[in-house]
Amino acid sequence: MDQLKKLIELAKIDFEKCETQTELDNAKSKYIGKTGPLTEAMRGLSKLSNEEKPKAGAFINEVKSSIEVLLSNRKNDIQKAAMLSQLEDEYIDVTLPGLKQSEGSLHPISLTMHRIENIFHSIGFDLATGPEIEDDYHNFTALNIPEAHPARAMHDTFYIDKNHVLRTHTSPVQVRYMQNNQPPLKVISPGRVYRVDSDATHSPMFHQVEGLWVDKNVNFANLKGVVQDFLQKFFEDKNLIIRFRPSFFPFTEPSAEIDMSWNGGWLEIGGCGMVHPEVLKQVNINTEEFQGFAFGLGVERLTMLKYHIDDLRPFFTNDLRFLKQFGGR
Ligand code: 2U9
Repeated sequence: MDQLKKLIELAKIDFEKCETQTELDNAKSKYIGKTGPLTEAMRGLSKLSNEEKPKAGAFINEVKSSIEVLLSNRKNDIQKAAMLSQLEDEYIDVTLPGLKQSEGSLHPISLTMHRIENIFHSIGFDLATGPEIEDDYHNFTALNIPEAHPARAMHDTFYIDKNHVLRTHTSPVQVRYMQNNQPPLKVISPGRVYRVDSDATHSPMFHQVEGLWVDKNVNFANLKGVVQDFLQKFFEDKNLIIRFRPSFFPFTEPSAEIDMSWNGGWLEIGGCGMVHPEVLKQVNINTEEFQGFAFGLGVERLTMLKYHIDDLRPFFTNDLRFLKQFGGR
């Protein structure tokens, strides 16, 4: 009986050493397996007298159930430890900062284009776009630029073939617009244009926005009002004033250069005029009934003034340190 009692102590020590369920199963068979000491003791009961048998049998059963309790306690401990270790392995710190994603931003020229489009939209202008490769007719002839005009010469124009060019202005967009829509018309055409010219102040590709208003009674005063309103809104300066200097363009008559007040002086910002009757005739608009005005503004120029940039080149060299400063989206 003493020996059996000791088994409980031994089992306890053995079970404590077990770290896994397999180890515990192996340890279990040492005590309550078919060949274990308790089974042996049960068999030995036959050697005892009839009075001793029930007492000894009950005692063996008590020892057995004590060991079973130890076993089940240890089993719980092992399962709990396994669970804790799994939780630890799979731990995710949800408070860690996320992986940084670098965000793009709009090019300053795009920002200016969007500003220009929004302002003209707010004063009732439609928006038109068109091809950057144009035919001779839409880029020149329809705009009253005759065959021998210097603007047609190779030194100004990128020729694709004898009859096609990279558009030198966005005016052909408005020619197409007038071909496809009936007056009254009120439209701007922003976009890329190309000229054979490259130095610190000229890029072979640059951006323009042109405006056109054709109606029964539009006049030069309306032109001045629209341009001044636009520039005051664009530069967020209600005191900005503009000045017209007589000039010449084949497609407008009379024509003027637009200057605006800047740092106590005047700065040239674009050109404009009343649409030449010849241009209206080219698109079958009755010049007895309708007249129009048009203007053109350089987008790079507007952007440089707006953001106080004194060099044209960083717009085209893809230096992110420059481009990121404008942060627009
Ligand atoms: C049509 C008829 C006439 C648009 C005009 C200018 C004068 C002009 C320059 C501004 C700066 C080009 O980008 S720039 O270098 N533009 O001076 N543009 S009148 O006249 C038109 C347009 C369309 C059908």
